Amino acid sequence: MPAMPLFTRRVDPRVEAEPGRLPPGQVLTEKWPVLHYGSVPQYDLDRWRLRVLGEVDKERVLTHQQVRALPSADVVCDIHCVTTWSRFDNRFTGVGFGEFARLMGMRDSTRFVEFHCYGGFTTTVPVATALDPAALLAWSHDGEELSPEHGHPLRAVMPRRYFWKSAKWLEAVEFRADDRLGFWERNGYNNSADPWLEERYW
Ligand SMILES: Nc1nc2c(c(=O)[nH]1)N[C@H]1C(S)=C(S)[C@@H](COP(=O)(O)O)O[C@H]1N2
Ligand SMILES: [Mo]
Repeated sequence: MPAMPLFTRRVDPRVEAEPGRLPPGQVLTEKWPVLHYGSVPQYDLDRWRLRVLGEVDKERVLTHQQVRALPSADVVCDIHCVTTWSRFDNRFTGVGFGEFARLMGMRDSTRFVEFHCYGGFTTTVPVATALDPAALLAWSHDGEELSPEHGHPLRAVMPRRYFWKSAKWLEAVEFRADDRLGFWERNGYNNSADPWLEERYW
């Protein structure tokens, strides 16, 4: 009898089909893990607000209804978490960030966008990252309203970066002229966070 191989290596056909799609050091997962610091908020949607601050023509406070009345768009993208899991083909629905910035009267002086979340969590991206055609403020995933764990009622989705830049439970969007390190960035994560360059930690 021929010797049986002790281990069989299974390579996901989607990874083999598109070399370069899965960033270095990442492993594909089917489930969508939940990851964050602190507790999950329980919002009363009638009281939840999104504040729009900084380098805009006029600062605003949007209700949940006003957010949901914004023009909606679908984006299919891959998620890459710094803890090495990736999930392909996530369909997020929300308002495209470029559209949002235009409607909010973003000023040319904007160089960075800072996301402020429940419990004081923040993260910041260069404006070019936020204006990527695939970046959005999302309220649903794969056709279903975001669950509380995944950021309901509104989260950022910044697909070209590690997923910690995709802030859950948004409470304010601040257009800024200067950068500001966020929660994970102050705790050792890389501020640029490009998965293809493996910019994981400082
Ligand atoms: N408000 C908030 N958003 C957050 C975080 C957090 O701690 N607080 N963690 C980030 C990290 S590290 C990851 S990997 C993703 C995880 O999102 P998920 O739980 O929907 O998979 O959320 C990001 N957004
Ligand atoms: Mo993460």
